Amino acid sequence: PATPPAAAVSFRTVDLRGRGLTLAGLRAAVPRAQHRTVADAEQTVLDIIADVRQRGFAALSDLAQRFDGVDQEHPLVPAEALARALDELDPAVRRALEESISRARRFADGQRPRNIDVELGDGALVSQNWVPVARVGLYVPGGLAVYPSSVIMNVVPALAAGVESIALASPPQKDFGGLPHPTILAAAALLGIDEVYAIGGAQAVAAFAYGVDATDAGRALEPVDVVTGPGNIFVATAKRLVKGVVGIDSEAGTTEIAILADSSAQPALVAADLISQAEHDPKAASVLVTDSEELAAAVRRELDRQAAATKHSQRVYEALSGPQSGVVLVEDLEQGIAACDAYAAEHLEIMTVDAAAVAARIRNAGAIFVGDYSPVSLGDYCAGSNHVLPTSGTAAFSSGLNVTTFLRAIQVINYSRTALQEVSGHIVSLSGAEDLPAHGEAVTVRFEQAR
Ligand code: HSO
Ligand code: ZN
Repeated sequence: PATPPAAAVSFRTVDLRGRGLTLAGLRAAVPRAQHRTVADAEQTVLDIIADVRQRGFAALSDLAQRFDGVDQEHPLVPAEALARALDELDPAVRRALEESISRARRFADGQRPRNIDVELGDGALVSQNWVPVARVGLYVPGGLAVYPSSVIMNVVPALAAGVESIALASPPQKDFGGLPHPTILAAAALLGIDEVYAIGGAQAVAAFAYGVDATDAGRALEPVDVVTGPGNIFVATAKRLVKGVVGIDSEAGTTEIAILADSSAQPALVAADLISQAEHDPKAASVLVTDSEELAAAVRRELDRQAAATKHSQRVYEALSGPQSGVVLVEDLEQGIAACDAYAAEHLEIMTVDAAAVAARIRNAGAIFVGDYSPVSLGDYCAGSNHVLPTSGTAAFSSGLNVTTFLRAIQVINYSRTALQEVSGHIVSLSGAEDLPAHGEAVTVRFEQAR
């Protein structure tokens, strides 16, 4: 482990007390990471997408050489490699993945929305049917971040939605014979996914979006309808560029935790949870919102103590000391809730008196963790909930990954002759008002003909 710096964590304070802030003021005041710019990556990614579209597997092979340092004829991972990875998986990790899958499955099954039929008049039937997309491509990052848990979080809701074809891509690893990380392969195998590619970054997103034709090197990679999964700036840029050709999940940014706590909270737990997400990345955001100066002081002492002792303390120090992290001091619970809504955290923990009632009043959050025994780590691995959640304030308008990410609501209209006749006058009126008379004629023609 890296030697921690002698200095204490410099966890900044934002004091909102007595400032009577508007929503715009609150949004500007809460700690926030600098938005990464996609402009720098855009040209590189456009070139990669064009190359993959033009040269297919030959381009993928060149890119694997260039970015991952591996020689590759065809990126499809052989079935034996998947089976071997599962065989060699640590039994305790296997049991943990199985429990995680089982809980995620039960929750995802419960999320499936019901189809509806509404009769709007005699013989005037309108229905809404939820229909899964045919095929999805899931990207799993490699390198520093090896998250078999993310394989579960992406695959399980797609399976629960009824998606018939699921492909997975993860960067080829030099240390593992040019295949993705074995734990990723094992998680895929455990979920019954047999179409796994050793393709990294933007090229994986391009291959999923446009497909790759079969060549002498091997079988085709068929295009998908939806691409999901986190990734670095190149992956995020690629997803943004192919959006519209395919659907994408939200652009998942660096992880965030906010904790709304009052004087009843336990400082050691608050600090441990702030540190748990800071461990992901030096740019991770850990924010404490409280009306208690005593709690804030006690949490600072705990952060110093615990950050020095943890394995990735260098990363944790950096994340906690960055401008994206700190304590937000509020007047009372009301202002605390307003600050949390303005921040719209990816993960929001509530550690207050009557935490469930406070949680019910929160409007903006990717996921809410209620009370002392629901830490974010639980949600990361084993709660049953999903850990792919909206970041950087996007929780104000978007949701975490769930079954509906992979479904479309198709509306079905089925009117009888009399039901149409009943509204035909209205259609003619509106078509006249919009100067689109052929719209009205398409209705009246049905009643002019002899029957
Ligand atoms: N907290 C991360 C997910 C994760 N944590 C994966 C551990 N492994 C973003 O929600
Ligand atoms: Zn995490």
